[in-house]
Amino acid sequence: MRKVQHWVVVGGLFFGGAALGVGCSVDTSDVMDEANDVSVETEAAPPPVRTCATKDLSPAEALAAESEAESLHPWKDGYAFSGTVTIPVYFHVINKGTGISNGDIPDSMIADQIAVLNAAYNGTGFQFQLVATDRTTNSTWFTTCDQAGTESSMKGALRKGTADDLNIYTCSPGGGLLGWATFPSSYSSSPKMDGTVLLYSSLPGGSAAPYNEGDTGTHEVGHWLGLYHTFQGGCSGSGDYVDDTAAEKSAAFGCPTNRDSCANKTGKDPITNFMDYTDDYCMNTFSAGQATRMQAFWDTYRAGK
Ligand SMILES: [Ca+2]
Ligand SMILES: [Ca+2]
Ligand SMILES: [Ca+2]
Ligand SMILES: [Zn+2]
Repeated sequence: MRKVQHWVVVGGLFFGGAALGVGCSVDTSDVMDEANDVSVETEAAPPPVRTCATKDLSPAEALAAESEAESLHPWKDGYAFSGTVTIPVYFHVINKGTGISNGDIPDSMIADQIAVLNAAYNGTGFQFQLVATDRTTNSTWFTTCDQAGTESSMKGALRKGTADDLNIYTCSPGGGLLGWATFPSSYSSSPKMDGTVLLYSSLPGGSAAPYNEGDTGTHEVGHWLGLYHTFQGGCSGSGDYVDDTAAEKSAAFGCPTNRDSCANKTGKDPITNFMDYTDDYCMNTFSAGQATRMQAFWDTYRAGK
């Protein structure tokens, strides 16, 4: 099976998992099938397929986080969460000049992103409130925010608050990446790196169609609150550690209704789930189990910390 990293030809086809040595496991045979259906532009910009560069925890880290949350805040059979938490949001706009095409997105797009988050998380126990927006003009940061050195510099200079504050950075990472996030259990060892990074044009009304309705933000904040991809682990094992999301062999792209990639496991693929890789118009759901998982991970790793 051929690994596809030639992003010049297809305007950004790139797999974070392969090229960055990080986690989002993607079955490339499926990606090729789906990618062939995507009309390709020669211009830069819209990623042809969703690519999230959230780094998987190591198996040991993942097991430790699972058992810590389950022992401090057991959630598998439901969870008693106290009301709705409103999470303060610090927005950091990195740009290379004025105007949307240089990444200097207007306040209205940020407000719309917060509104998309609040609609998506309605009923999960979480809401979001913008506290402050800062703007930094730095073309190196803007174009290389996915590189470790830049990410450290950028976050080191700009991050605000503690474990229960959401920091969102927008920039233009290379290789068609839409975004990435850090997990709750990573905060204590790397507090400055905590947060989510989004392709600026993925915000509502941006140019990254079909990923321009703000659900890259929804998806990355899901990781920040402790969720894994619905296709994590494929058809076997613990998958995403959430019982009411059907197992899925690999990421789904577009909106493949009735896909059932784990025929031996109950249920069709959760293609409308925010933690899959489908188009923004297609993803609209967190499951009840995902909500309780986020609540328990919040109480374990973020609340009051
Ligand atoms: Ca599951
Ligand atoms: Ca199935
Ligand atoms: Ca949606
Ligand atoms: Zn992801």
